Amino acid sequence: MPKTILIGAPIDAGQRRPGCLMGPAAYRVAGLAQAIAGLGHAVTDWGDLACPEVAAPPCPNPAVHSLAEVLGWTQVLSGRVAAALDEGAMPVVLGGDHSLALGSVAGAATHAARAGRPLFLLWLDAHSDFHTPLTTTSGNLHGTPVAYIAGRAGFDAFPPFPAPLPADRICLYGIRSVDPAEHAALLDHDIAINDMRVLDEHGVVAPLRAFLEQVAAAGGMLHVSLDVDFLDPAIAPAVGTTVPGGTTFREAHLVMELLHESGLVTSLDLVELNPFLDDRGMTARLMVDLVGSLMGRKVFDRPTRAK
Ligand code: B3U
Ligand code: MN
Ligand code: MN
Repeated sequence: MPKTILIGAPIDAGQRRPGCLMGPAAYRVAGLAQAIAGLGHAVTDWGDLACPEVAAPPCPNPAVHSLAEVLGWTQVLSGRVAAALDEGAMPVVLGGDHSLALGSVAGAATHAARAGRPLFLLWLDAHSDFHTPLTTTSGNLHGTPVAYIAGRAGFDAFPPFPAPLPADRICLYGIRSVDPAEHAALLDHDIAINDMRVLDEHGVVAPLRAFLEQVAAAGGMLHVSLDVDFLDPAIAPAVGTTVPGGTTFREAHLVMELLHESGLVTSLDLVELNPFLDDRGMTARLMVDLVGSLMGRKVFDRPTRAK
């Protein structure tokens, strides 16, 4: 029986709009554990983690805020995600804003290095999150995890990322908002950038399949980081940074179904849900339904492709 471990990360220090720290509670109210258990998984809920008090060195960029808190979360999450993977389970991190991925992906990378397997990253997001603490103008550290994971300089306050991911193991998917400094840095890295222009032209399937084939060929582990703003704000309003033109209900479910079929996903983040901005729980419910598709829920339990 596949094992799933839920890890609550009530963090909202990575941005400025209060509310994300209610995310883990909203997922529990929306029935996340029951939905996953109903698909034949053994689900354990480790509850909400607490942020340890740590000191952070001063940051040369005065815009950066809440560095010590984000650093504390990075340390605790890295350890817990690695521990869940060591138990042979799939950790599902319930955010919390996207700065939690500084820790969750570090934990996945720690485990992957121990297991001797390459780690790949699928970043489902409106944003590229490729700032460093030195380039961010908002000072919001939720805009930085991909740069940390890729091993960019500027993260001196953080533990060195364990085995940074080469650019060709990172896939950005769904993006439609990139700041100038991120844009310039991305041009220097060979990261697969599936922005909405690419998805509009090729559809959601072909670019994702191409990446998944690469993961499979390498015998890799796959961390999926799902930002609520990957979805169109019309179907997922509960997020601080809405960007129009996101994926539709059907596209998002199809992405999740393809991920399930691949059998490659080993860890998952659910980030940026701000329940205070939700409309009668619709975003929390949609996220739970999407996790259901990723964990194997389907209409027919047999191949249904047109003949
Ligand atoms: N790139 C902008 C906006 C942003 C990034 N991630 C989110 N928003 N959610 C920034 O502040 O770094
Ligand atoms: Mn994000
Ligand atoms: Mn985003």
